[in-house]
Amino acid sequence: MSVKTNTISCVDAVVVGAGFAGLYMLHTLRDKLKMNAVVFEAADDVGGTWYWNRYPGARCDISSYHYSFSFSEEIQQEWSWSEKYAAQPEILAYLGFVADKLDLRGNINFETRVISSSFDESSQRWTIKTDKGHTVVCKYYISGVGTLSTATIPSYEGKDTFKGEVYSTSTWPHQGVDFTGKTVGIIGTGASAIQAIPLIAEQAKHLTVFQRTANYATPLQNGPMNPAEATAIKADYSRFRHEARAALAGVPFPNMRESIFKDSPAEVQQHLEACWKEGGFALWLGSYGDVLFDEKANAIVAEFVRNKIRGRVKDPKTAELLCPDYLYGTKRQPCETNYFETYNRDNVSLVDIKSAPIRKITETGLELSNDQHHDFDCLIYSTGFDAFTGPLFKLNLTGRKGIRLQDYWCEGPRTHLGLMTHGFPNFFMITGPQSPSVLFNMPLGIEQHVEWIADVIHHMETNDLETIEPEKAKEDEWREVVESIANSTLMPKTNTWYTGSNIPGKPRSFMVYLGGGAAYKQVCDEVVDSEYSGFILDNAAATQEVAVL
Ligand code: N01
Repeated sequence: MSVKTNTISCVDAVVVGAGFAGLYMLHTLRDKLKMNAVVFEAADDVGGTWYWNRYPGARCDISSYHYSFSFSEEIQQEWSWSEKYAAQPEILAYLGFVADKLDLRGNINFETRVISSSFDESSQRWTIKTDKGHTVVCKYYISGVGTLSTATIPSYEGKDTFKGEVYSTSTWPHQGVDFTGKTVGIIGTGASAIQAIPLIAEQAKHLTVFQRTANYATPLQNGPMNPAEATAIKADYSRFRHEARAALAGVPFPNMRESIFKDSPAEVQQHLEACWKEGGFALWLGSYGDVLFDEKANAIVAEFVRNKIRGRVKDPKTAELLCPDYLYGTKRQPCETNYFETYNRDNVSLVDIKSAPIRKITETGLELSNDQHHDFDCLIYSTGFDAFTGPLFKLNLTGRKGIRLQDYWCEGPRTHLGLMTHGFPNFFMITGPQSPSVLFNMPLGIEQHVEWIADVIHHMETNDLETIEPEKAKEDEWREVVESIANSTLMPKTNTWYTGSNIPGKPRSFMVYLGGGAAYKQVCDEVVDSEYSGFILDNAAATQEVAVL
């Protein structure tokens, strides 16, 4: 159902977001649990991250067939991917196809942003308000807002004075941008910019890239989907998915070797070369088991990538500037197509803003701390996201005793399993902080979360329960689990959005469970089998009718 504005509606469940997470959650609530559910979505269509991130070159970097839903055999069989790694328009079309196939659009309120979410202890219900004047009261409240949906743009002095065109990779215009004949500046060299830069360079009169940190980008090795391979996957989807779920990051890398030190130097080079040719995340997650654990192993792969960069970029000074010096793979490894060759073009220049940071944005471009001026017609920000917590805080959640989520999480996220937080009963986070989320196959991780939430709701309804929330002590235990696994790796040694350190003032904590999807699922399943050990389940009837806050 869709709900009316300026009146109070009561439903079983409200879901926020109509990306992978929101779509499957809605289908599960409505069609499997037979519940009354509504979705609020800020965009005018489904797609989530794939609706907004339309910059040139945007595509997935695990293979298309892995990057898709597994819950419906019909959908799996009907949809075919045209490329090994699908581009944004094709993924968006896929999510539109899923929404149509399951007839989901009628339950989604588009162009509607949630502005507040409050739990009322006396009625034990959530009240959700939107910018369109909806007030909806519900028992279950589920976030499908994603982890990377709140973009951040640095607050440079003079930011609003620039007179040219301003773009952000995370909210790219639907009609595209024609840079022909224009000079362009882009700030940021993360995964988004690394996909966009080669294509913008092909069009622009001149492109200036402002780089603070060079990245270990490796080739995606994209190409048309091999029809025989697609047929084989479709013929044996259950094995394909089973192997994916069993793999640490939700994508199998069968050629992974245990330790770089068990091979001779020549064998190491040969194996790294094979991973390089395989493409995608093969070098990062599928080369040697000790690369993300042992600094000496890591240094070998880091130097391998730097040598590749030196071999591809003609100007030695530019090549050195493009060579990263942090621990390989401790930032999310970007995948690229012709990224490094782009710097061999006459119309592209690279500017180091680590040694001379941006001092201010001006009417015509920007000024660096060394007094250098750079002028351009168009300025693109590709400066990342307030990951994990940013999108949740935008829901303005208030739990028991009027506590705001921002305040409860003032020292970093507190969750059990990354799914729920104490004091915010019946509120669920799909791919929340401290779950495997961004370091697991996203569609499969989302399915596991949605199905776990559905199990909880089914348990609640069949046992006449009113609320569920984790015990506070369990959150401390879970944080310890997440942090100790992370600390056994090299990952927390680098400042990244995994730790929140890309946002000034954000408390630092490792926000991804790195134990792998299978181990994580086992922990979640044990909770269900134990009838929700570690959670407080309450069957106390409401002391009062719904009071709209
Ligand atoms: O963002 P980022 P992104 N002054 O945070 C720079 C996913 N993704 O949008 O590294 C100057 O990686 C910052 O510099 P530094 C993927 O998970 C997936 O590119 O902080 N520069 C960096 O260069 C990815 O990891 C796909 O020194 C500033 C850049 O901006 C995640 O999204 C494709 C700055 C931000 O890079 C985020 O990627 C694309 C400042 N004040 C993205 N602030 C797929 O293929 C920031 N920067 C599925």
